Amino acid sequence: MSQFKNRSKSLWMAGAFFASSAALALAAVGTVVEFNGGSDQGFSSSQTVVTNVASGGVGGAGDGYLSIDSAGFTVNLGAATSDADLTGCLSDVGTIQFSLNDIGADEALEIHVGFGVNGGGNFWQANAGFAPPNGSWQQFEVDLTDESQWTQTIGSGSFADAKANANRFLIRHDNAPYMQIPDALDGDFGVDGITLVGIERVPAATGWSLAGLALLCLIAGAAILRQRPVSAEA
Ligand SMILES: [Ca+2]
Ligand SMILES: [Ca+2]
Ligand SMILES: [Ca+2]
Repeated sequence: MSQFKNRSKSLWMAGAFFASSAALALAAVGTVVEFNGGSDQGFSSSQTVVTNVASGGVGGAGDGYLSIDSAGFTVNLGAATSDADLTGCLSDVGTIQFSLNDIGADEALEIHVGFGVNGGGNFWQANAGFAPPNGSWQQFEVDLTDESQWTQTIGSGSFADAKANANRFLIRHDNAPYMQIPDALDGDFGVDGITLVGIERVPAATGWSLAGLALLCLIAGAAILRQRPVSAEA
């Protein structure tokens, strides 16, 4: 009897450890990336000048935003980050909201977001492309629950795998068709208020819901490790 109790206790502890460890991998749902305090939130690119601008964001004077600028060259106009606020297991993310501003000169922008596994070869770009107003902010959003609204630009893994193991978040200009290398453009745009919004059907942080989502992350994670590494173009 005592052996059964000890075994049951061990299994329970193992399960609790598994659930809590896996839950740490869940993305920071609800966090709003505001680009305040000088932070560029890890965004960078080899082709554009990516800077934090201290004022003129969605909140106006004193509110920071991220500027992505081709600096007069026709290049891949975008930037990417591996920051923990925007990556990790995105299985509990329903939509990604963000605000855009066609700062500086007015260009024919078509801004897309992307996410996935950099180094695992499974990257996706939203089919929806947005044309922000020149000199003012507008909020847009993309739906992570509908695979049909996304195009796989790198690799061959599943959409669910990419969501469960995202280590790269990308925002860039591109025109259809969508593939790894985007259409180049000379221009600049601002980004602010990037928010990962949770799936509505998931109750707020109950132990079982987190454990279930974390299990999805881990199952998909085991598969993604077998894929070959490639780089996402920004
Ligand atoms: Ca801001
Ligand atoms: Ca294209
Ligand atoms: Ca511009």
